[in-house]
Amino acid sequence: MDRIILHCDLDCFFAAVEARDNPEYKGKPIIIGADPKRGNGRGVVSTCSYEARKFGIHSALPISQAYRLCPEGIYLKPSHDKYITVSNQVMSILKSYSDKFQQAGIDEAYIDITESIKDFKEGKIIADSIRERVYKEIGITISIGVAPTKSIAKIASDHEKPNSTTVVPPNLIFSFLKNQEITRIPGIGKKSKIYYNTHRIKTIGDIIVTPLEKMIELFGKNGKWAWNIAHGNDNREVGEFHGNRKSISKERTFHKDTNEMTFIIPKLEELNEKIHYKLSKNKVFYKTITIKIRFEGFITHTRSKTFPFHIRNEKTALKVLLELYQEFNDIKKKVRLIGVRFSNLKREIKQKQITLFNYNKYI
Ligand code: TTP
Ligand code: MG
Repeated sequence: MDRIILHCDLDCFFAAVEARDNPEYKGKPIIIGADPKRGNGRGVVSTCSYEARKFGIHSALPISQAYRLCPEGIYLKPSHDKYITVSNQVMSILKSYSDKFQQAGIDEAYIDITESIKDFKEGKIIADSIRERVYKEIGITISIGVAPTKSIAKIASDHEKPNSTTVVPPNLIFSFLKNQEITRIPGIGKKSKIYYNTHRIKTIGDIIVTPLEKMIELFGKNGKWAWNIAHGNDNREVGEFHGNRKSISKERTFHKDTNEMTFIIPKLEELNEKIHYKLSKNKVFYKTITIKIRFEGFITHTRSKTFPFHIRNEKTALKVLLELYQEFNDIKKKVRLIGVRFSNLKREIKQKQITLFNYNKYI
């Protein structure tokens, strides 16, 4: 059965909060970011109102350039604490619509409402009522995409910003995606765009008509991912690390059973690194580390270590994994499979927001 997923994203978030709190700025070009110092300021634009976007201003533009484009604009420094408070208020409204909820940034979240509604028509009704509620209770606008996958819902929420609902039911996926720029696909940024363009791939439609093998040949893993997104193949769940997710694990079977440490240790390092990348991206911490080893003859053993507190540290984890591995020294059999598991998970949402702000401070 098709899922019905909402992606909700606040419109020009920081600027919208400032316009709400200073009604005299409403309808004007508001630019949030570093001090422009009459065109000599350093630093960048965090975001700006839609009126300012008409001048060509956008997030990450050097503030000096923004000033040149629109000297009459209203330039404000960000009030991070205030934005966190507003973000939390919005998130608690969004959360109330489903247990399958995932905050994906300071001003965006996914909600899977498949279980509470009948069809995409009802999806639109819910999305519109969420938008109304956020505006009434918080005083700022939000745009929502309604679609069967996370990636399409995200593209849809951005489609007719600000203050709109865009619904993409399964039968309209291709017609919706085909004219979208390839950078709408998460994972295709400015740099990959240039590379894709040199192979005459500009729109998602161009990806749709390219065979998967060709995409892999030209763009590797990124090409495979993009091809799948373009075909509506994205079964990522809402709330990968929320709700019921208790652990994350990865394992590999060796092509040939081995007791070569030069094969086993790098594999362990690779699994550990991959999981830490995912954990770090999702701001997830763990208490328990487990190693799993299957020897020839399918005899499987596990060993675990639990810390008294939550951590997320790739080096420490590797040290623990190697120590746990030592416990199998007496078994003289060859290794068929090796796996690692991190459990007792906890997600730190605040951390994510602070990281975003720090990032803004330093770019
Ligand atoms: P976005 O949702 O990307 O942007 P936005 O809400 O301002 O505009 P849109 O209507 O297009 O969604 O980011 C949310 C907030 O995060 C934004 O208001 C400010 C902050 N931010 C930065 O500080 N620097 C950046 O480069 C970006 C992209 C966002
Ligand atoms: Mg936004």
